Amino acid sequence: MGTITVLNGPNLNLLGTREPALYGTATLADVEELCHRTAAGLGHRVDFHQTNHEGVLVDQVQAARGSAGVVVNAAGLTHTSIALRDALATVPGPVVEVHLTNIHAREPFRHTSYVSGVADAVIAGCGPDGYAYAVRHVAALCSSLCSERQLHDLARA
Ligand code: CA2
Repeated sequence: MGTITVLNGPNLNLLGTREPALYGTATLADVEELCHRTAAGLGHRVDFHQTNHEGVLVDQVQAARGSAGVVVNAAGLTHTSIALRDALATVPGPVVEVHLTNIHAREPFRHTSYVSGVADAVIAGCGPDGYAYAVRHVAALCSSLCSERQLHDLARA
């Protein structure tokens, strides 16, 4: 039981209102609801945020260091932000990168992610369902980390 932080970067507040052919018709509120539902079914809570500002996203990552794990769609900052990568590298729990679209099948400048190298997993091209998969994966990694720690503690007892 813990809190999974889900972070969203610039322009994702527009989800469902523009470019439906690319990003679909689900709104960010729909995505948030999906994350809450998925986490609740696994005994976790979700803390969900969106910002258009790089520094705010870095602050949100730092604030998430005490949470069970982080799901992050850094949007355009994925391809540009070393500051965000440095912040994510300090998160002790699992980090899962998610993208609605398959960034590798889009323009070449989207093929590079500064986030992937510090993420435990990357999910791209599954639309909003990708967030549910990411929340599930963070929860799974948390429970295997917990079991490992329990075994480690038992072995030392
Ligand atoms: O596929 C993704 O989830 C992205 O992270 C979305 C970013 C894009 O820069 C990344 O390369 C891939 C764009 C987010 C902007 O979202 C909008 C949603 C609706 C209308 C306009 C923008």
